[in-house]
Amino acid sequence: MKNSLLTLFLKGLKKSPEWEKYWSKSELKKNYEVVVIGGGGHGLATAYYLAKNHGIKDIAVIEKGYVGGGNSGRNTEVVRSNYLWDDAAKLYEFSLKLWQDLSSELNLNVMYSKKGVLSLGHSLQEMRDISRRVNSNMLNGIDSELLNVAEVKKKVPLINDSTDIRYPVLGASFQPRGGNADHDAMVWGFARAAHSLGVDIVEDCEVFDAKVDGGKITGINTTKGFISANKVAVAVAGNSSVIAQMAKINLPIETHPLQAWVTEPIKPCLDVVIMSNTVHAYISQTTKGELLAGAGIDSYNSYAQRGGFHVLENAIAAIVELFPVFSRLRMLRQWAGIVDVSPDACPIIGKTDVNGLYINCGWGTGGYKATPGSGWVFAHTVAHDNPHELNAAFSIERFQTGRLIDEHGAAGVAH
Ligand code: FAD
Ligand code: PYC
Repeated sequence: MKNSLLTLFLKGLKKSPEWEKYWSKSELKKNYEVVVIGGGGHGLATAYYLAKNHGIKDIAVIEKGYVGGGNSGRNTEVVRSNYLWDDAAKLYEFSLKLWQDLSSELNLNVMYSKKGVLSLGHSLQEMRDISRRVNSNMLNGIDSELLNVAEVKKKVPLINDSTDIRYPVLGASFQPRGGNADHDAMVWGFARAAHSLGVDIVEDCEVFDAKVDGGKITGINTTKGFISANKVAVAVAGNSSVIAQMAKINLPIETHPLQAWVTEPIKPCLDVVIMSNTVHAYISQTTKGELLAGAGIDSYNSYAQRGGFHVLENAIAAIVELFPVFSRLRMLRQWAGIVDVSPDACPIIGKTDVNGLYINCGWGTGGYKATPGSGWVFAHTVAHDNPHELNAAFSIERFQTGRLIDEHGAAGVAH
């Protein structure tokens, strides 16, 4: 056939101009005002807000692999703000509000879908904890509802509401503004927006040492040479303790693999995110139709970006018990990231004992939803050498004073 669809398509491709690059390759300078280590969402958002909110433009983001190649591109895209304690609820809520306008802020559709997030309860005590969290959310002006099992079934007709299963569903919390947002779009959007404000984005460049003189950081050693900097901001998720050790700082962090997977795509059948702390599994449906699911952390410590089969097997067994009809689906892909878990399941965002060195870590299994808010408050902290009011409570000192913010219940599903 002379003009088959394929020929027309190929002709069209040839004619179309080069796709515009989101950011160009930056030449590494020898000196910067601020170096951000980590080209994930948190590092890029920090660089963006440093430039936009604080007028600091002499910035490099140093990434050992490719932008978004860490947890930012590996997570399951759940966004929500239904945390128990005021400090955490305010920080995550601030972030959820930024998600709301992020597409226009970055001029890129981050596909924030308010499909709602359900957290299931399977025991009387879990329902009490859920109810307490719903009440606390409402006191903080955060949308949150308590549902009984019939109301859950109405929202999720495919769910198994039998009382005769290992973990029967007794009810759930529901956050209507929770949902999903596209992680690649968010990362690329922040990278492009930061670069357009003058930020250098340097990929394939690994930091392997830090230089500290008289209690002040003066620069970092990288595979592309030494870079001196007045301030260094660290946002490297699963590698936080490795970088902190370079400045002789011990973090109260444990590092674990966290895995997720998708099935083959099917017709739309699930229009909310379902999470269950008790069975350590959660599931949602992507816009492509795949079922996107995940497990709790692999309980051993590891820096390997891969998960154990036994964890995957348990989580799938739990999901199939909740949704027997999904047992016939085939899995397409499985992957893992490395997460940095703190003792109270809350992040550490603040100054360190080394002058000019700032750390943003400990988001564990739940930092994706916080990316814009985290970047905003971390940028403030770096620019002013003092925390923003929203991250003041998240300093590393809380592990000495005992003023912990225990969010294991809200972070639960994957912790
Ligand atoms: P990253 O995106 O990991 O970025 C850190 C970057 O630092 C990496 O790109 C890495 O290459 C770079 N780096 C490390 N060491 C060096 C070095 N020496 N030199 C230079 N660069 C270095 N959170 C949610 O809120 N909702 C979810 O649904 C959710 N699901 C998840 C599912 C999975 C499977 C995983 C793994 C995580 C999930 N999370 C979720 C957690 C969330 O992904 C993370 O908390 C968040 O993405 C962390 O972002 P980041 O920018 O700090 O880290
Ligand atoms: O923090 O909401 C979350 C989450 C869901 C899956 C992994 N983390």
